Amino acid sequence: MTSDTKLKATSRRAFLKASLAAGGTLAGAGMARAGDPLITEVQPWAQGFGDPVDATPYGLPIRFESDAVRRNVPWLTADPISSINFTPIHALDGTITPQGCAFERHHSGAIELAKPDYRLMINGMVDKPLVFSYEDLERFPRENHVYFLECAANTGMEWAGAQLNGAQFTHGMIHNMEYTGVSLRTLLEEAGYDTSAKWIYVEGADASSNGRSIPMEKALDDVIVAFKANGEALRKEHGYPVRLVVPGWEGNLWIKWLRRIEVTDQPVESREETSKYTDVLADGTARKFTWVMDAKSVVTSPSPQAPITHGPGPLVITGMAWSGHGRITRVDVSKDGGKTWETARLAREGENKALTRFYLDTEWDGSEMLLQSRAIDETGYVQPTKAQLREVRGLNSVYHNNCIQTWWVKPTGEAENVEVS
Ligand SMILES: Nc1nc2c(c(=O)[nH]1)N[C@H]1C(S)=C(S)[C@@H](COP(=O)(O)O)O[C@H]1N2
Ligand SMILES: [Mo]
Repeated sequence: MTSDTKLKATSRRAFLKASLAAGGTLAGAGMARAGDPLITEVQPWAQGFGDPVDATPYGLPIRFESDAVRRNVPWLTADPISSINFTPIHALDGTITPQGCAFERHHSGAIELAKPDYRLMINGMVDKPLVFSYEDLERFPRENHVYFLECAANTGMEWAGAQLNGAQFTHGMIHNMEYTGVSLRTLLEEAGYDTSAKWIYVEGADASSNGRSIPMEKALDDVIVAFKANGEALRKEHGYPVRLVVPGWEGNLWIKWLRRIEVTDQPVESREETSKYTDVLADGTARKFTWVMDAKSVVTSPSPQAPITHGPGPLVITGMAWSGHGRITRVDVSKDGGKTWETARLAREGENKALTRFYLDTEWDGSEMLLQSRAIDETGYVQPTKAQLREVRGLNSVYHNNCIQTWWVKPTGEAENVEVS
């Protein structure tokens, strides 16, 4: 492009913008305000130079975006070592979660384990017990897949009624990343697993070890021994240098700082799969091994931390949906607490066991709304209401709460967590 045609293109864009404003289709937006100094005056950032390259060899978000950070709820846990924080889903769009703000859940803190010190053992019912170094793992054929990780406790505080005021806190124990690694099946075959073995037991190198049993069928299906997330090394807090990726299944199984895989013929029934991460039913008995995360969704904006600030007129309602059983095929949005539903637009076709972004491009008349979203997955499963879930599970449960969430959006544009069951 010559500078002449560039100029023409720019002024045509400016003209289009001006005529759009004159047409008034986007109330207020795109309207040129006479004498706006941001247009008429040379601004400070145009009067000198910006930063040179290399000012930040590894960049951080610009300081104006400080809302998009992990947050915890201090009263939820006794101390921050065995604790959890939440992804700022109210401030994100698209589907990929940047590692820097992806929630963390540690049982004994995030450890620092260097690659030269890394060892992964496969033992138990195998022909040859093996120990892999990090470099050994890099020599096996690799895979790339995007998957969500949801902690089974996500939304667990909302069973009895609306409690935490923000999508970050009610639904932020989730992230969605592109993983690179080696298929677990490849490593189990390398060790020559006994075909009569029914389970593996996996543990991490941290003090808690977070040991869990996984059925062999899943271990041989789509589990990945991952060393990269979103193209770069895993962050320390997500299991550097190697973590297990267990697509569609509860986050507790995704062992960080993965250190040992034992091939066995029965589940170990460890702490993390007995006294924790089981679902206590209405009669007080516990349902064991609820591995799959059922279909779920939430409106991320507007929401309590992302109020409507622009007044009536065009409004983008957005959120995310996911299912541990496969692809999301449809998301519906209700503005009246579930009386009527509109089908939202999926930004892309649903992907297997990964987050799907949805949008409802709508007109807001300025009246109050009871905003809800409802996900449907490829198996035909429909995300339940709170009442439907309680019918099956009672009120003793903590984990696996995938019910429909409601935000009460007021005429001021502010939103609040409320219960519509
Ligand atoms: N070794 C180890 N692995 C672990 C944990 C842990 O404390 N130690 N926490 C588990 C739980 S309960 C969850 S929800 C996920 C959280 O992964 P993240 O911290 O990358 O979000 O890791 C799982 N894997
Ligand atoms: Mo978890």
